[in-house]
Amino acid sequence: MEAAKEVVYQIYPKSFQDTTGSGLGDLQGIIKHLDYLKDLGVTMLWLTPIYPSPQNDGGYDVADYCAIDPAYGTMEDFEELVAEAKKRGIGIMLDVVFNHTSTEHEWFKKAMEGDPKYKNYYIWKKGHDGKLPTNWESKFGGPVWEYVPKFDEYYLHLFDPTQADLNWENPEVREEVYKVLKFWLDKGVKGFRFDVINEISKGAYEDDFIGVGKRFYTDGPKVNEYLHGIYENCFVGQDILTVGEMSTATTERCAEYTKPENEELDMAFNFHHLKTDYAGKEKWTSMDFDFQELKELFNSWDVEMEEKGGWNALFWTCHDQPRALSRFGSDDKFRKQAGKMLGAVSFTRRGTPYIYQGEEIGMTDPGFTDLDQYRDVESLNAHRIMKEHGVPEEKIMRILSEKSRDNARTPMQWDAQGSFTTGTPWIEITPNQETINAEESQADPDSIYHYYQQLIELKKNSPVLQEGSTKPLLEDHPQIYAYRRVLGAEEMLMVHNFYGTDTRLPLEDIEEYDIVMSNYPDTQLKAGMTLRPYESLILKKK
Ligand code: TEU
Repeated sequence: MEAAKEVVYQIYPKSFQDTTGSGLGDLQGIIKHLDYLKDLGVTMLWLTPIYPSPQNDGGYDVADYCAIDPAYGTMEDFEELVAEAKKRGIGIMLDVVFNHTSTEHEWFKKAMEGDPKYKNYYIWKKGHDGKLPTNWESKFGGPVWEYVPKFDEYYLHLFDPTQADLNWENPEVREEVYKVLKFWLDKGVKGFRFDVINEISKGAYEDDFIGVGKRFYTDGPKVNEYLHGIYENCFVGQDILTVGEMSTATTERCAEYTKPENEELDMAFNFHHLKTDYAGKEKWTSMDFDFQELKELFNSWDVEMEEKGGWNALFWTCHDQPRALSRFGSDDKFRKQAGKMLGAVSFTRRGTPYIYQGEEIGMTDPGFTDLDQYRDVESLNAHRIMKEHGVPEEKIMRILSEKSRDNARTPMQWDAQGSFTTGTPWIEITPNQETINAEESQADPDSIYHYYQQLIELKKNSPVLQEGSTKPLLEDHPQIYAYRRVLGAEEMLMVHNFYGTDTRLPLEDIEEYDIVMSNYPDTQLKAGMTLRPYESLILKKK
């Protein structure tokens, strides 16, 4: 599949559409909205995990890789989804979580019974001198080691204790992974999103005295070999799309993972831009985003990934991140302008754009104020840890409301009546559904939804936006992000005001361009012109 021509829409099935009244979304709910997604223009749907799971981590704790969790429906529902999506020119991309399994997985249960075959599917170490095998910290807080008295050994879990890391050194594990991928390919799946895939190859098991252990397992020694193994065994001759989640990887590493000649993945997500509001690089802090840093990251990633032959997955938010509008835009007065501006950024940079459900209608963070409103294991742990460190409750609640993963996990706002479910939603609906919803967005010709439709159409039909080189502009400007995309004689110019105040656009040659899209109805291109709040221009050289 040609990554440059695809537009991916991410669905968090639990919060998309419930058809049974259970309060949880399901596969029939996705089928119900396929026409909506086709009208929007997307080509691929990435579903976060729908496999049987105890749901300790929203389904990223998989108990069976080749089945559907009954809460979401049946395998027949899944097959129907694949077929119905295909009729509409849309592929299904599954989320595959191969760094770890749930401790409810049959393999782990057999390991716990002492079966040596399955014990070797996981990573076990002895403690030493009464201490844990290493001092690494889990991503959700606490140590990465869980003690099992009957073996007098610890198993590794980079995430929750119920998510045990798989031992990729064991060729049988790799064979199991190939089997799973082939199983889904046979069902007609058209893409895979590989969860935390650059963490599967662990290096040395040593204490970390300068960090929390990440450097010993991130981009480890054999990741490229393992990814190439997957490609060779499963993907040769397949017309599919693959993306790896590479949270902290560099441009060098991401290019290695995604260069076509390396035969690993089609593209990679990186999360550097989503740490520009982390004070001291710590997530559980409260800070406005650093615009200069954000811009530098976008510019360097776009330029360097091209130079190094790699391909980027472009996104503002996902099920692990707060809503971009609340974080980088404006979720009140200039919501429409900011929503369109952020969309324009995703669709005009070099890479494949991803839309997270609800982004296309300008959904915002829910503004939870009470701990009872949160569901996510990471948020609940973070609350406990901040409390232990003496952070005042009020501050903790502010930080959670800005950083919690639950911000993106509230139900899709289909209409003013909350038709996500007829039952009680598993997590509260954001209280602005009366004004922010898909029905309203579809009815309003000037909505963010319609702007996204146009952006998708533009991207699909514009070789320069797909393949063109990026030339950063106005790099030090305190509120404008601007760049050209160039392909042969074709040139486009993008200009985005990231703030809610006017600013002069210092581009004297602006009259040499025509407007392709703009988020204000009456823009006049003039040297010395003013950009209005969140004004965003997509221009083409005459
Ligand atoms: O996330 C990987 C990951 O490390 C983060 O994005 C994580 O959410 C972050 O560290 C929290 O601060 C992936 C999935 O997207 C996430 O939902 C899972 O919880 C995680 O892997 C484990 O499978």
